[in-house]
Amino acid sequence: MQTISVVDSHTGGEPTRIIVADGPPLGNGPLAERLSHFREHFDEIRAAVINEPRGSDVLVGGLLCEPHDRSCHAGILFFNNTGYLNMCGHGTIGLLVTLRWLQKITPGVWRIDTPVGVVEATLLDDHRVSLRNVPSWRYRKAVSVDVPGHGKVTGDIAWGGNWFYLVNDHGRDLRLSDWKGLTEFTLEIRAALERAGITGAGGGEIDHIELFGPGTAGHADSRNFVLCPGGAYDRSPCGTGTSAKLACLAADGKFPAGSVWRQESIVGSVFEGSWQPASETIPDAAGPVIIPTITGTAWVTGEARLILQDSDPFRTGIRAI
Ligand code: PYC
Repeated sequence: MQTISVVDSHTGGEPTRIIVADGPPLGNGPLAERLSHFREHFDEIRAAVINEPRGSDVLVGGLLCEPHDRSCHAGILFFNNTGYLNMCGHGTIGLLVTLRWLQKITPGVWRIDTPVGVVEATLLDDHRVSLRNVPSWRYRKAVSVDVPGHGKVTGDIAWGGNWFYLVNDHGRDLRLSDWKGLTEFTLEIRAALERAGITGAGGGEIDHIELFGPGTAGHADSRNFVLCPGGAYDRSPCGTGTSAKLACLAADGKFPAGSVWRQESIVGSVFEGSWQPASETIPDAAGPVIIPTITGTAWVTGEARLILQDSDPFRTGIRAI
């Protein structure tokens, strides 16, 4: 029998499950190497922690580990029902609130090692976290694709720690009651991008699709619907997705550095985002490279010891995908 200790939280409605003890042994190498090791040798642990009957498609997991970069306080590897994430904004906010719950950190600035670089996150109080994300940038503006049954859809491709296709002009109301329709539509967009061979820079898979509409009056600048890699929609406004959005706004000269963008999710939770110019240049970027700061809130929802018994036919979860 194997046991794995986890702490569950939600950030703006989107759940995160952090493995805080008894995770797989991945060594002390750089986080990107450890992620490959996780994928190649311990994928069953990912599946057991995330998938039913212990988890669900909506859950994002995080393996808390020792950092490789010694200037960092912690390392994190994110995963979901279909595989692994480079970075996760709502998950990092959940991580800090989890570390606070465990009394491992106090309010202040903490450096977190990830497979795509170091991020700095500030615990503002027991629930509120500001995340300084990885450099974010727009790769292509106004890329069109034919989506069967829906016609031509046009969007920008941008990096915010994951690859996003961001669509403003889609003719749909972003209502939670239509989550099934929005999920089907965005899955079709993603399949059409794949068929057309449209990717992020260096062939990076575009695994997140983001639709934007007007924010609820007086509440937010914009509302979004975000399709995640495993087919679930993000209940939060998506930290990496909001970073990609800020990169597009900056590239279009529509939103000045230092101002606060209020991004509302499909369930009505809000992240505040702002940006500063980054010092690095990226030759592929169609616009400035920015450093986004994303602020949101999270709450711990449970602590558990997951039990994986050898005789359990679903010891490693139900794999629907
Ligand atoms: O907040 O970056 C995010 C995220 C990615 C996938 C789900 N949430």
